[in-house]
Amino acid sequence: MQKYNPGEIEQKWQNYWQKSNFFKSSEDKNRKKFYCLEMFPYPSGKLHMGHMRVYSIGDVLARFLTMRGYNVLHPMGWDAFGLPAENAAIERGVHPSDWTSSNIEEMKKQQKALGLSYDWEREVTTCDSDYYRWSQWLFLLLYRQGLAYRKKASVNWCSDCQTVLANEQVEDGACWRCGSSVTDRDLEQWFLKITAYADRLLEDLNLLDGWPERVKTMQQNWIGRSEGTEIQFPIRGLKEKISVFTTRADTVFGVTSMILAPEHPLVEKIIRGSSTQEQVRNFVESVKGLNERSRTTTEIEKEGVFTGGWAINPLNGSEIPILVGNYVLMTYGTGAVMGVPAHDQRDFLFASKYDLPVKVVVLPADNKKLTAESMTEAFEEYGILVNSGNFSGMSSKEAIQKITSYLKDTGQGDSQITYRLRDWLISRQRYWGAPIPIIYCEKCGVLPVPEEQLPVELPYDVQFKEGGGSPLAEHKGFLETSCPACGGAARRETDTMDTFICSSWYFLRYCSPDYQEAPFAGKDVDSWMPVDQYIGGIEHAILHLLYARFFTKVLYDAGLLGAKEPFTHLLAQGMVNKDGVKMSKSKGNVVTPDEIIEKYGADTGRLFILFASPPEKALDWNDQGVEGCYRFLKRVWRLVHDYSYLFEGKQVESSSKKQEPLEKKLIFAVHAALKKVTEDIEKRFNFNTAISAIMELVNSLYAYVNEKDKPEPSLLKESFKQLLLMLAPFAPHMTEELWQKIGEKTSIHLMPWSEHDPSALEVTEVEVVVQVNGKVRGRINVPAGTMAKELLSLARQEGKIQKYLENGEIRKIITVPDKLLNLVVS
Ligand code: ANZ
Ligand code: ZN
Repeated sequence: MQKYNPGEIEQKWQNYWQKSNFFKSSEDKNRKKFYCLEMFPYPSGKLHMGHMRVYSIGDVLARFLTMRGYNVLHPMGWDAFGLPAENAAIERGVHPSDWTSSNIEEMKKQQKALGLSYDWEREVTTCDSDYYRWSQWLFLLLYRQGLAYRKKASVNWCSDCQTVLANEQVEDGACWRCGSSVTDRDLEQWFLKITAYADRLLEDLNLLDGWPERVKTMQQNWIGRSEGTEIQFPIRGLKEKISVFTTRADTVFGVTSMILAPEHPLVEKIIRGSSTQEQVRNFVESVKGLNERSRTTTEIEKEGVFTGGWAINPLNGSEIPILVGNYVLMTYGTGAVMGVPAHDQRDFLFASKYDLPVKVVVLPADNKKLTAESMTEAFEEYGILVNSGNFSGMSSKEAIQKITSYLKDTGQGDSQITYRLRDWLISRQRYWGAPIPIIYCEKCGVLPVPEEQLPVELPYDVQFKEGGGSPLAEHKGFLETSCPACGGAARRETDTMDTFICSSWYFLRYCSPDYQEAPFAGKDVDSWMPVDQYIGGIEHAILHLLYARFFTKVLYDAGLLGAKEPFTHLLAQGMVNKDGVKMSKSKGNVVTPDEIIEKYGADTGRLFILFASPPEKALDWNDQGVEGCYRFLKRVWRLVHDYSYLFEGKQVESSSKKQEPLEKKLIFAVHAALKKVTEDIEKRFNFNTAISAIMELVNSLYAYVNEKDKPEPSLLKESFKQLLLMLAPFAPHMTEELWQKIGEKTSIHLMPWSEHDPSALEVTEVEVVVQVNGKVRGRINVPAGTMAKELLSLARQEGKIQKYLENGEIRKIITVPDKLLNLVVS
């Protein structure tokens, strides 16, 4: 027998698939389309087990659905811009472009070695000018729609490195490179107006039945829609008013301070001429230096300072001190809050520190006594209003409504909706990204690069600087250009786009990878979109998915795309652990796809990864488990090789003669497996239990050939076929090889999946007579086709028969299937 040699077989079939362009996909009106997509990787160097896991999941699905008759689109590409390439350039002197291409080459080789069924003709690479040209085109589309704008914004600034840092480069408020503390600094930056889509991004989550609830909740929280009231508080001696956003208008009679964000534009006006000026300015400066994120953490001590100004409560006319506080953010609501110490814990802590009065205006519904003096923390729940003028006695809910209408009627406020979502800051002071296609002219101002001048190409010959900062700003050939309006000397924008822009539309480019007129052709996206199944890591559950949804909606509104949502089903695959902790270099517990392929072959690796755990759960890597899968594949190999001589070279026809019990039993096993495997994959993505069912079928096949003197060739061949077909998506190389071995000519990957036959699963019961030493000792009811071993164990459980077997040894077992069990005992 030929030994199972995965290295050889896998290479052979991979070459064949490659040469014949086997997985090329094209439009086909006769079959339903299925767009199966795994998140494209960042080309960091080598594939890790996390990659191998997503790709294995996607590949099994793509292959399975192809067999189920779908016209499957299954592409792959590279999210190729980003910081690590630039760091490699600074640290090792390799050009980001060269570093990236060589990584792509390596990782693609690994993907091919896994036998993944990608249509490589559709490959996209975001750092190719042929791709980023269209990222720039899309930026210009957003710009024309008024969805891209420029404004001063605070960025993370490291003063030692003299550079802007991305959020990911700020670790605990310090620069990842030099460790010095990061401050906020104002720079002109480009933004995309994603907030204009906040409501639709929220509402359309309802269309996404195929998404995990937890991912939808994460998106919902990120958008953070909050319904409340905006209230205007007049300021003593000034004509301006302080506008606050509150979700608790019912507490307005309990306001004992107004607290402004340090950056609030009214601060300067209020302190003008007051003796507190100096103190307030110092405070403002000290808070401004802090990172916004650290200001919102709960641990930070709430601090503030009195401005010397007073506001007037529009409901009862009482005068309240205006303070500046570090816990109020300029970027949320209106940048000002009404302080209600009795009913807001942050205000309570703030008030305790600065001796501001606490005024109870909401009592618990069970009317427990609640006094300012006895309070140790704020009472934040809804209740019944007290000390609130005409509104006393109302429930919080009613009061919120009534107070809001009163404010509206008197022109002092209105209901208001606020979002946590901010506009998307896309400017990066970096080289390795798509240049923002904007030109600045001293005479004409800010101008978009004319479409026909795209792409704005990244120059190759740049100098990377140790301290960071974009080398584009120093590259004359890039920087200097002419104004598209007046033709005079002008300057290019030197910032590049956030790489998340490139990954917000790549799934559209796969539909028309070579199209030269636009990012994609309408007819192609309309025939392939939306993505039917998207698979990727939970770490992208917020930003990437939100941005991709945003782009999709913008393109839908522009009439360029018929889909409102990009991904109908989403699967967030679990982590790959070893010994209970995440596989990582720092833990020293990494197993690489390369070593697994080398030792066992890709088929075993794929099978193990899908067998070890359901795709959404964490997977614990386990060497015995891999060995087990390897043994299983060898067992299948041996079975087919040992028994295919029965039908090799012969024309076998399925026998029409009455099926014997052993055959019936095998047919049952085949169809039971078929049913289970189909349902497990299709309905539940339970690849692990599907594989168990295939393993059971292999046991049944072994049982059949062992018990049957002369196995039925046609049945055996048919069973082998079904076994191989079911295993084909998981172990595509070995099954292709064995498919040929059993005499099939067409590739197994072109074969349709079989439907199970329900009638084969009907179990009929038969009565088997049990004789001991020739005498009838009892009868047992068993499923038809029950074999000798099982018959015996069932007979042993039967009280009447038991006693005849207790003291003797069974010498011989004679059976007439489905009729008689005769035991010779002595
Ligand atoms: C008065 C009040 C009384 C509040 C009370 C709460 C309880 P969500 O639900 O997250 O939207 N707030 C408003 N703008 C803020 C800002 N820029 N920085 C910090 N805090 C701000 O939260 C809304 C509540 O957060 C608002 O309602 C306001 O405090 C605070 F018993 O107003 B509340
Ligand atoms: Zn000009």
